[in-house]
Amino acid sequence: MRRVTNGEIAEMLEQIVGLLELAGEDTFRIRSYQRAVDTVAAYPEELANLHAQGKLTSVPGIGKSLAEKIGEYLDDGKVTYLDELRARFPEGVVEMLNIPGFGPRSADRVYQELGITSVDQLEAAAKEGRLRDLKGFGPKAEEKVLHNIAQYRLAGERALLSEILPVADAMIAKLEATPQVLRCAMAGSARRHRETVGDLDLLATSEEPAKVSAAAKQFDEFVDIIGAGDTKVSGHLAGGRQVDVRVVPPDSYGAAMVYFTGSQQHNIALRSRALKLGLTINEYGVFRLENGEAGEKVAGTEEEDIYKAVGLPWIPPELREAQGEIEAAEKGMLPDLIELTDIHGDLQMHTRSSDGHQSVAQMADAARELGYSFIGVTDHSPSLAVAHGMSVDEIKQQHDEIAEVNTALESGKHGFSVLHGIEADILTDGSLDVPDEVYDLFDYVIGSLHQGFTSDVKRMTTRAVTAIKSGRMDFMAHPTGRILLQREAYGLDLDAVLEAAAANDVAMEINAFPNRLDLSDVNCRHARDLGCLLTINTDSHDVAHLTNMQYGVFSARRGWIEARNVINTWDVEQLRKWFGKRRR
Ligand code: DGT
Ligand code: CA
Ligand code: CA
Ligand code: ZN
Repeated sequence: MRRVTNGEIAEMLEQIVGLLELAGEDTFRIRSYQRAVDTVAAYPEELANLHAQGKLTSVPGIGKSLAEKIGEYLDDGKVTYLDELRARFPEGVVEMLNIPGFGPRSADRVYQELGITSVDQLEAAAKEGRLRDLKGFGPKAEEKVLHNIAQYRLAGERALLSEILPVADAMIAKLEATPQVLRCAMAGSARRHRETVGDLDLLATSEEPAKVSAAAKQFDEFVDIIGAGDTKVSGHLAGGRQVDVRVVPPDSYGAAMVYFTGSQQHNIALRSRALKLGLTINEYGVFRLENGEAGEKVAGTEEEDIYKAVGLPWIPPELREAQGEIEAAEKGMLPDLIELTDIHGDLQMHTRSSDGHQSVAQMADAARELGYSFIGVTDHSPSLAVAHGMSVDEIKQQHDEIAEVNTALESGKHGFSVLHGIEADILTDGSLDVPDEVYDLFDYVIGSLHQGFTSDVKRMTTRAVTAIKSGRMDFMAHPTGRILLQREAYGLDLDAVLEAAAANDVAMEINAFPNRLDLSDVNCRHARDLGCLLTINTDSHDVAHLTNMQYGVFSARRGWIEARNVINTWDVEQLRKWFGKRRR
């Protein structure tokens, strides 16, 4: 059996919460389920393991009845209670609960008062202005509903790369363990490390493809099979995402990798280049064109051979988007892309002093295990009350805490230092929320737009540019504020912001949190072209988040970024110098 994660259990409980609310059940029961959702989502141990030992009730807040439901879910993949709750409402009403920002109260209201029983009907009603007369709605709310329905549909079509990579790894491991498989790998957008993935493409080579397909069909990751032939198996994962497993002959591995890695536009460009050389490329190899048909095979086994056959060096998958990579490869001008091992430290993270989960020492220990030589601790500034922004006293205490950790580490001697930074709100007038009396305590200041948003692009831009020009800010965190599949970037003239940053030697962040990736790949490349320095940070709120660094590096690579463009590839002395010149 595939192991059910705590995240999936929390999602199941969350569905119960939504349905209980929809049913107008008593708040006491709803709250106890809501608490269970929070507990399970953050629980450090796998509930599946605890269940196997009959110890589910040892989890705080999980009583006998909840343990039974979780147990049923773990054993049978379904929960009778949840099914019964669902059966009390039309399917479409239950589905509406998945629309972001559209809670059970709204669903209940449009169902009871307008008889709306599907997302499509809700969309039509919003478009026709029929929601605005309901209590709690208005013309603005209608617009929001339409926007959120669009977001909901988009989220249905694509998944975050971070949701797909672990599944891909698990399935690759199973292919590797299949006796008839010779080589296997991930292809498609996941291999190109796109920030979201439509479906997952896997590739294997074998002399006995039918046996490999038969084995793949049985993988636990598949909840159903869409189609299975001798050379291809397609099916769905639990979340509805599709996976295509293709099996090709060993001497076609390279050609199939190029073909199925894509992007389609990159493939088209390669093929037209091949034609000019009297060659044709398909997923089996590169062939000489003889009387308009594929003749002698000149390459197929290795990706390098495919590119070589058309007179090019191998092109890293992240660049294969038909954005000038073929021209650059031709001229020997491909960028020397940054790698995870180039990163020497992480410059944005939170501790218990604001909304993080651990202490400075714990973050430092975890970062040392990743092989870093420094971190910067950057809790929230006073005005960000929702995230427990620090008071002046707390800032002073944190300064002492960091000094102690550095002393304990004999900073420098063991090659590890903790810097003291702050994630300061950029206030509405463009000033930074760092109290004067503690300003000198910080090694560096990050500026963030967190609140007081307006739709006035000019005002938002002026606010960011003022902060950049203030000489008090070292880099800007998650510059556009977008949340993948959920929230668009706030209106900001990014060109103006990037130009100001370049002119004032202020860096721009690539926030590596997998649902942010902000700056995006496209914006990274733009920033680089404008001469901006970058910094890739995890914005960790927990030691477990520190490994998200890879996602930021993926985006940077897709943005043609080299190590020399990124300040946290420097050593701590160089960084201190760079921060320091702003402080004199
Ligand atoms: P996705 O799944 O939407 O995130 O994006 P991809 O790039 O993984 O696209 P997908 O899964 O449809 O196909 C995987 C690769 O296979 C794609 O990147 C290029 C190749 N491919 C698929 N269909 C075609 C096609 O009609 N023509 C060409 N030249 N290549 C194709
Ligand atoms: Ca795909
Ligand atoms: Ca596919
Ligand atoms: Zn933040």
